[in-house]
Amino acid sequence: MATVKGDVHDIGKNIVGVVLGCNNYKVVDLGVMVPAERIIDAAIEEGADVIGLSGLITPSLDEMVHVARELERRGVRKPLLIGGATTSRTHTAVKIAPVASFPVIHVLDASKAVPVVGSLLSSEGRVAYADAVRSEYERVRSEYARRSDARNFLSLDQARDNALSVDPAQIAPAPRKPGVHAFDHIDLAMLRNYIDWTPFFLSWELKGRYPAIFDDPVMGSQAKTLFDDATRLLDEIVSSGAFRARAVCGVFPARRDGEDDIIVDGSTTLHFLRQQGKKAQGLPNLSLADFIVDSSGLPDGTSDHIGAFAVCIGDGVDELAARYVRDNDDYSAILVKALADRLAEACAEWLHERVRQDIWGYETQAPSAVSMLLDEQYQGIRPAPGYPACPDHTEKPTLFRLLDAPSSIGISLTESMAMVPASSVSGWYFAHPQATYFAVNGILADQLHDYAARKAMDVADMQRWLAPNLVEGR
Ligand code: B12
Repeated sequence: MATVKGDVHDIGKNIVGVVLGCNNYKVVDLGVMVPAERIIDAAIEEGADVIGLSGLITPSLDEMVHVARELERRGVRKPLLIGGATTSRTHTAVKIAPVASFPVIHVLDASKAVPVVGSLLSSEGRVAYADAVRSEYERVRSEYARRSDARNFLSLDQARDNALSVDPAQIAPAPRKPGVHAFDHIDLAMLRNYIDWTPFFLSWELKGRYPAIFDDPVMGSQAKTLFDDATRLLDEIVSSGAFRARAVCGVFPARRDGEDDIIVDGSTTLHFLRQQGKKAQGLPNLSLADFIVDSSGLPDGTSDHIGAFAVCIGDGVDELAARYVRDNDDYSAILVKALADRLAEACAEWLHERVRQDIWGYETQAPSAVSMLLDEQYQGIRPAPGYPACPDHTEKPTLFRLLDAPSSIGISLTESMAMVPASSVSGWYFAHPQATYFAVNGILADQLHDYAARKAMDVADMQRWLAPNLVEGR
């Protein structure tokens, strides 16, 4: 098993490894950022019966297709399991399975891994199982082709005609503290108050909201044990200062340029994508650029603004996790990484509040209770490149340049635009009261070409980065 080249996350893969190990399978874990060649060499050397790939962000999907092709080319025709937050049955069926003559199977979560591997290796049932998956994926492909019908979409021009016009009178004021602000060794004891625990339980397939999950008749006691273990470990991390939390942010003058671009500080252009799916009467086809007004709508001398941020929990996470692995305590090693992720999200929540209250300073009421913050009950949004409203990961280098993130807080990008350290979040701040989260979803070839031209990127290259959003063949 391996997390593919360019991707850094391994919590899901590690959980699967532990679960398979507990079921008497020998798991050879190659770690993260593993190139296809190494995965295939190891599979041959170890005589693997099954190969597993994991990935968190969309660029990894393409890398998985590459691994499948390479397995085929080198004649290593063993069943291939596909897993990780960014993967799906549809992508596996539509993009990966067709390049392989061996079974390729999407595995939704750790609990499914054992029965799937069991079926693939059973001497009586394996042929029937592979055939059943093959015909199921055939159905998924037809369903996908039906959904991708261009009749469900507007042309880019039509979508732009249905853009949202926000009220220029309601733009946020200029920031109280302009410029870039970096924070180091952020107090972990303070940050833990901003942790949203609900996704933490989800990582362990315990689906329920915190703290009500403790009263659940089926999961309650397991959730409580997990929570007690996590808080004990977090106490240690906080008191020993084992993790280093860093953040950087800035609020810059910004104006809308054309339909879907934003010019920041007069010189940096940000590019956004627009929804092209047909909408119900009265609903706009959104682009994040809609939330910034162009200067023509504003009195002379004033401008709209956009914020940018990056946070990371680094220095100490991998070291502490490795210490637990050496002690054969995989459970605690996974907990360490899951806590680092929770703290990264908590840090993003804390920073956003600080920006609204102080640095930008447009929020005039006192800070809300943390539970209200986690329910996003405040004005403004913080979409992150890769999230559904701005699915293009290649905007991250621009974001990082604006913040000088590599030198100010030590975050770097892999060739797939994953951030290192792994527990990192970066994104934009939009403050307009009409700014909301949305999903761009499918885009047509007209937008692909327009977007590639705006970014001065090769269309084929852009096509690869936007592959998960492209409406097939159009
Ligand atoms: C928590 C979270 C984070 C955490 C860390 C995630 C992590 N440790 O994996 C933090 C806050 C750091 C984070 C950051 C980012 N995230 Co995030 N994040 C999530 C979230 C909410 C949950 C992911 C998670 O931890 N799930 C729990 C773990 C245990 O599940 P898992 O990894 O999927 O693994 C399970 C299965 O997939 C399977 N499995 C996994 N691997 C394998 C392998 C094999 C062989 C098998 C059989 C099975 C298997 O079994 C596992 C156990 O059940 C998802 C949304 C979602 N609901 O999935 C977005 C999501 C993964 N994030 C996303 C994005 C974009 C990002 C950022 C790029 C955003 C940004 N600009 O800051 C960064 C990237 C970080 C980086 N280093 O580059 C996108 C990725 C898709 C995309 N468009 O690229 C998602 C899907 C959100 C979305 N809808 O867009 N994120």
